[in-house]
Amino acid sequence: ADQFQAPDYYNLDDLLSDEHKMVRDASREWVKREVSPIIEDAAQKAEFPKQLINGLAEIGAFGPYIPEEYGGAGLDQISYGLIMQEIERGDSGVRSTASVQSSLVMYPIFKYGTEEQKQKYLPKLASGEMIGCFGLTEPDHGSNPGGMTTHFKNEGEHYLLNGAKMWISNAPFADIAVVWAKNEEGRIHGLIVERGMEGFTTPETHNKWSLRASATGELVFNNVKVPKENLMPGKSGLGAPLGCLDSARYGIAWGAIGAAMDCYDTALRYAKEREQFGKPIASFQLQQKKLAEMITEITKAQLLAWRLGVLRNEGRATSAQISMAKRNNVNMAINIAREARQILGGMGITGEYSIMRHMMNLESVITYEGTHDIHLLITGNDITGIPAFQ
Ligand code: TGC
Ligand code: FAD
Repeated sequence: ADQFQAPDYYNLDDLLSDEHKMVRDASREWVKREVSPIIEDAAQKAEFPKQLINGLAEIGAFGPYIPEEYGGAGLDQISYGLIMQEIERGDSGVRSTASVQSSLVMYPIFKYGTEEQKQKYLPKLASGEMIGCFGLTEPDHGSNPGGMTTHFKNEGEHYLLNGAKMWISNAPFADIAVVWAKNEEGRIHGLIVERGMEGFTTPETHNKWSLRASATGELVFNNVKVPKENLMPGKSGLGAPLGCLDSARYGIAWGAIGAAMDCYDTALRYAKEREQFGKPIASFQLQQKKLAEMITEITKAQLLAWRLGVLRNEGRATSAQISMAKRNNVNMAINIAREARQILGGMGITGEYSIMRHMMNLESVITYEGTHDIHLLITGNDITGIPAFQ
């Protein structure tokens, strides 16, 4: 991994500013130095490497586009994307922690929170002093979050919260949870629930074969008294959590490129060095086809992500455009991981190389933040005007 070369077949660097390249290179260096050497071990042990939290904060991965007055890095959307790409070159699970913290915790507080909430939480989230998680999915409501049953009622002094969330990244060790729940009228609102509130527990989900270096858990609310000042008043309805997903899905569209680049780069180097039948395996047409298709798909994905970043900087990207990029790029990456693993033969299944870990991780990435199917239906809805979700 330390010899990693980033493919740039279409000279996309020419489209980046000096700041973009500086941010990207700093993230790449950090991943090379701090993530790559320890990540395989963390994944094998199924442990989130908490020692990475300070470094993630330092490279600006916690709130890249949140303004500096709240502790964020104040960067644009392309820089945000490039940071996600570099982190996911290391591991999708580490990128998940950054995605959740930035786009699913800091973003809603920044967009929908009160000034007091922003002051209280954002600087600490940006510095990594506090870690957050995002509770939307429930055991019986994944693709259809609008059906959620977690609810709260007004008890005068506070809200009384009941229900459960499942598959929540960072839940087992998060200090705060941004929780989506229905009020007595059935309207969805976001509440900030803090660890330590009575009746709030976060059991860890074990036995994952994917995203093993990321901690996943449940959020269980048993008559939790949530102070009224913890409700985010800026937006309600399903559009509020879905607006956060737009931002996270955009980051994933870039992140997946990082995982794909690492698989491609590893497979290319291996194919040039490994000899069978007296020749490097890279000399066989079947292997060249795999490698040539990989670089073609990576290049297309890079263009999609870059253009989407420009549209987001201009405030013009639509949710459906984001869905297309998330779906395409994650699918691209998982296909590359599967092909790259074959190029390595038996070595491809070991932890000596990163490919199998990326491949397993991407099985979560293709499912979370809207499944591959759901994003296709979002595109279908956008082009026909006919929702086919139900
Ligand atoms: P629908 O009627 O289409 O929409 C309800 C309201 O929401 C608005 N809306 C959006 N607003 C902002 N951004 C978007 N992307 C939006 N999409 C829809 C919409 O305009 C409407 O507003 P209003 O004012 O008219 O009420 O809702 P639906 O119930 O038919 O659902 C549509 C569907 C299926 C596309 C949506 O539910 C969906 O995206 N489902 C997938 C669920 C999902 O992505 N869950 C992710 C959970 S978080 C996660 O996975 C984190 S992993 C993190 C990590 O580790 O990186
Ligand atoms: P389901 O919705 O039950 O879907 C099962 C299958 O049915 C899928 O193939 C799906 O595409 C298909 N399907 C569903 N509806 C339709 C339809 N209308 N038409 C056609 N096919 C359909 N959630 C959070 O809120 N916060 C988190 O931090 C978080 N982190 C996660 C981390 C991991 C490791 C994982 C695996 C998940 C995480 N999730 C999180 C949950 C994730 O968003 C959901 O798993 C995802 O939205 C899918 O929901 P589900 O698993 O219930 O699958």
